[in-house]
Amino acid sequence: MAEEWTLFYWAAKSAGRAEFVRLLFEEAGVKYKEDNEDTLGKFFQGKIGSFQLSQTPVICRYLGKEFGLFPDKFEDEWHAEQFNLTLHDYIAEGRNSFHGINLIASYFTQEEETKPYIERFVKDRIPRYLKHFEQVLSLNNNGQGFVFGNKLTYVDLGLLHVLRATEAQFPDTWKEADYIPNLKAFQGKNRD
Ligand SMILES: N[C@@H](CCC(=O)N[C@@H](CS)C(=O)NCC(=O)O)C(=O)O
Repeated sequence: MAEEWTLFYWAAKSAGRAEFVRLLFEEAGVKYKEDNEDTLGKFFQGKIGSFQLSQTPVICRYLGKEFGLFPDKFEDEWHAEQFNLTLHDYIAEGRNSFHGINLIASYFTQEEETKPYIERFVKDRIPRYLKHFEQVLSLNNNGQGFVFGNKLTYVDLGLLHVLRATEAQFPDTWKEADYIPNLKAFQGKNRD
């Protein structure tokens, strides 16, 4: 029997960073299992046989290439990687704003104190990142297609996840954002 991937993540029910990787497995139709117990001391990891990999953006690039969800052109390959890292910077900043006082303590131990960090993220950082994502998407096929080239790649799935996370976490901000028409259409059309 072919070896199966294992995705290690601290939370089974939360989208979080694991969702980037789940979407790749789902899109490629590749079976995987999740291990949400054995994560002590591991940030995040994917494993097949004795091959293990951590760092979510690296896992995404690796699986994208492995599953053919990868740009065809050399320049697109590197622009996609640039975009991949920006998506993950955005997620990291968002996550850190909910842990403004203590990065590794639960949000619920710092709910009050972390409010200014979240407010700053909403006011300054979300628009800055979303405008950038809109600009990059709009450079290809007038923003009507994929982020790079003419096929779905790992960064389209990454973008989809961060947009869904933004809408879920900050519904009012998402609704009021009238400066990202192409992103909204992109997210809508990929809803299922
Ligand atoms: N750059 C890493 C960041 C991993 C990370 O920060 N994970 C979060 C949970 S999603 C965490 O709590 N890490 C533990 C820590 O920072 O001590 C990645 O993208 O995989």
